Amino acid sequence: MSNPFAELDSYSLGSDNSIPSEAIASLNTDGVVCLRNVFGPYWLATLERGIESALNGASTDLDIVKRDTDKGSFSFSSGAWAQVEEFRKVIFESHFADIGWSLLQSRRLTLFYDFLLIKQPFSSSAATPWHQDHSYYPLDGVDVINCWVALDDIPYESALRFQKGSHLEGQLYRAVDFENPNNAYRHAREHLPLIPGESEQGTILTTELKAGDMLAWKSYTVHSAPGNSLDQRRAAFSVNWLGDDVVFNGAASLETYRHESQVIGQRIACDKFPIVRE
Ligand SMILES: O=C(O)CCC(=O)C(=O)O
Repeated sequence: MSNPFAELDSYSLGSDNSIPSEAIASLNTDGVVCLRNVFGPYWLATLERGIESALNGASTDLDIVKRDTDKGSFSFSSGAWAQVEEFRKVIFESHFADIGWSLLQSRRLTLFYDFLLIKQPFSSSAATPWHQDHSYYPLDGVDVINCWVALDDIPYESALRFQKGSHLEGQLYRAVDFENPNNAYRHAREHLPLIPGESEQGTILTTELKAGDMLAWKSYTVHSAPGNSLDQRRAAFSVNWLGDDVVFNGAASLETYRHESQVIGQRIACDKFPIVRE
């Protein structure tokens, strides 16, 4: 399949894993950027061992969804780093945090949460609806990025799609229910506008990926992904990082995104959300 949308900007890291300044410029302008070949066989194998452990009970926040219309299931786990040693190793010992830190250009980098997502072969209904990550978070500030690593080769058919520049106006949209976008999300902020329909979205960016490539996007960037109708697994491991301007705002949210110690208007760093670079 050729790209049905516009091609997203892609860059390679320097030999010292540095990020080209053009990649940071693309992220700031488009709201998303692709970094090629960020993780090689060693870190990908570590993540695979982590997946095995997460799926075999280590992750306490794991959902496995199998719809009657699909042959394959859809699994996702949030915030498992404290329980899964291999995820911890990747987050704290690889160059992952350095990439997040460079992209955010922040003085301080805080780990928000990790997210594992596996769309097994023939899980066509496991589509990710158009949404904005930030509308699920009890956070003010714009220094939030999602660094999402492909664990399999991902062709255009099942690749993520982004609304180019949708982060720029700083408009927060109403959170969407992932299980059924026609239902109201339980923590939705009803005063916020609905995500624009596809016909109003302007340029859509996408790219195909090899295992080890990374997509990084801003938490205000509107994006979606199709289900997996192919005969190959489509898995990803992502980490959401916070930079300098992020503070807790007290909005209702899932437990994953909050901690009892948080105070409105203050930074959220604590044992659950540790500072990893400063
Ligand atoms: O990979 C996907 O299908 C969706 C990922 C996503 O939208 C997210 O992590 O916010």
